[in-house]
Amino acid sequence: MRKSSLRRSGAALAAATSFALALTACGGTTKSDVKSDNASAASAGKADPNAATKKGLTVGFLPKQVNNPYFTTSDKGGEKALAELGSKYKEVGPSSATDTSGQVSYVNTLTQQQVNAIAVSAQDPGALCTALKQAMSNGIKVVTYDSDTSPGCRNAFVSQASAEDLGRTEVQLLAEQIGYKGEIAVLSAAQTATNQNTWIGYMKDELKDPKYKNIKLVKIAYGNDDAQQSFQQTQGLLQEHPNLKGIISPTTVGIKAAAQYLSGSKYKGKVKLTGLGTPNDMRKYVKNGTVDGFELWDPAKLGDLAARTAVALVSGQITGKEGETFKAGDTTYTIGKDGVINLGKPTVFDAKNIDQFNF
Ligand code: RAM
Repeated sequence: MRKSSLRRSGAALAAATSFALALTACGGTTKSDVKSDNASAASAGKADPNAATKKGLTVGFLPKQVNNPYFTTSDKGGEKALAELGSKYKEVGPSSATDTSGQVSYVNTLTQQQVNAIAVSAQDPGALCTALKQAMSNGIKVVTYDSDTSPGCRNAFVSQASAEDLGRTEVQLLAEQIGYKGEIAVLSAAQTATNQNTWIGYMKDELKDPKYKNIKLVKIAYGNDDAQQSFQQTQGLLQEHPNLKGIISPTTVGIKAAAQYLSGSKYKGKVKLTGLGTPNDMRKYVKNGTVDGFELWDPAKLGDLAARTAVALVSGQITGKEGETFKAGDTTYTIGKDGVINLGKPTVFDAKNIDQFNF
């Protein structure tokens, strides 16, 4: 008994030591590496747009949540792109969208495994920063995709679309659906999610326009990207606010659960629902009159661009500085302010076009 527990603690110590060694293997954090979280962490040196694309790299994808079909699709896009580029893909991640300490552990594991790059969708803007900075100081390139960290904690952010456009257009869609009048609510994902919080910020700003003077945002609820919690939060919103006219759910998990609740209730077709959903999840709710229209980008294309950005960073074709350009597939992307790369414009789906999309 004693012997085995001693052996176990010996093994734990050895593991901890080799982990610490791995973390400092490529040089510890120097003062100049430590930038404020607000300034983008573009890599040092100059980009060489003509540098050869490196092969045989390993890029670790770390989504907010592994059992979310949205991330299954996005990360498959990353896997496919990496195979095309002659590099390797791996995916690790928590099963809950509110497990920030789980995400931190996965960053540390990927650092220990000395992957060449990490592509991460952050559950929280700050929680991963220490771990990601440690990864970067070990020479690992860090790309956030879908949900950013503070800019100083990654080299570049691959954004699904302009965050401002997404926030404003969701309000515009709902306002039209409810005739510019009535109480509305937001059903979000995790309370700390960078992407949802940024979009909600733009929604609130959009609502300041006098044309929305008869619309009142009464509540922001959080379903934590969990189907059951999102369903219950929808039910709660309608109980608390019997005059509710519309809900915006900027999460694929939330909008699906809200649609499911509404379609089986007396509110079907009366309380409007829009936000960000996948056509495959939402098709039946559009067809049965629960939902008029909603939007999204192609998640597989987001994963594809995250993978290609990671490889371009490792290859030295870009460093993450504003104004740098690189080719991803057939498209040339330009890095914007704070190291942000925009995938493109989202698509609005409704009864007329939804059958043309399969994701
Ligand atoms: C959920 C996640 C993800 C978000 C989409 C719209 O799957 O919260 O981060 O981008 O919805």
